[in-house]
Amino acid sequence: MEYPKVSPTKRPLWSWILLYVLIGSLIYAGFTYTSSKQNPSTTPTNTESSTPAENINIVVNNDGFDPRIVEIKPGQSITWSNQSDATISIASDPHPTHTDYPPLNLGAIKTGESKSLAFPTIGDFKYHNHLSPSQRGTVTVQ
Ligand SMILES: [Cu+2]
Repeated sequence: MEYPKVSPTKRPLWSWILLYVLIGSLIYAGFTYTSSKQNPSTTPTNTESSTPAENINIVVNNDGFDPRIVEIKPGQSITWSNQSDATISIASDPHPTHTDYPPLNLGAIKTGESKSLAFPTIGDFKYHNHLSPSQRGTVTVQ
């Protein structure tokens, strides 16, 4: 009985090495692929869902509301800070009846003071400074 052509030690040696290298590189490629695929997809979704600020600030200066138009999501609230020289009075449109959205009738805010209001429902809410009705603003909840 003779099996001389294929030596049992030499042939498996290089083929095993080749096999190990192939398997090793496949596993390595698989790890880097899955880890690079998972990391970017998990991080942005987490930050995106937690980024919306709960409170938006509107500054009232001598020229009016800044910003004049704001867009928020339902449940967010707005704080008006009076940094003008005079007392202001925030009121819902239309002037002077203020009937469109009565919760917006916040009343007087003295210089240096502020008032906040939460907007739970979707819609366009227009308001003005009742003591200087040319100063107008809009809150869009969407
Ligand atoms: Cu008014």
